[in-house]
Amino acid sequence: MVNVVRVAVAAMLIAAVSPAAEAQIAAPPGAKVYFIEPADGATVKSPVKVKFGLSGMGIAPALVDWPNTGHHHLLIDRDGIPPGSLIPNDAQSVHFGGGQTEAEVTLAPGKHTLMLQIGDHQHIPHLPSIESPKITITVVP
Ligand SMILES: [Cu+2]
Repeated sequence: MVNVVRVAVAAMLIAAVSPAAEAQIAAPPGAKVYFIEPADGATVKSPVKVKFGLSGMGIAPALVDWPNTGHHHLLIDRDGIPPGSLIPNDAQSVHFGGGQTEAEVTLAPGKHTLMLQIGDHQHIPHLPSIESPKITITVVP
């Protein structure tokens, strides 16, 4: 019995760290992610208040595998991550794995693009990818 539990725990740990083993999750039909703010073309000051909108699906924290859910990723000055690839965790790809729906983002003065992409419980885009149009903002000092 102890060995069975150990194997089950080991399998869960492996599943948590090897996203390639997980099949891509189908996007809920009609799911949409979009910016509530800032508006495309807005001129703003840093830190920039960003509010995420989502319809047609729910939000769940990272690692929580509930049907028809995912969590937000803010992509800064980069394109969306191709379906099937792990969304990187870096300064240009910010995860909101707690299920957050807004953020304050520090950006250098100048033009920047912002995009939202939903990732599943393992940070992998759905198929097809649920992503917002890319918006451009100008940050002033
Ligand atoms: Cu993520």
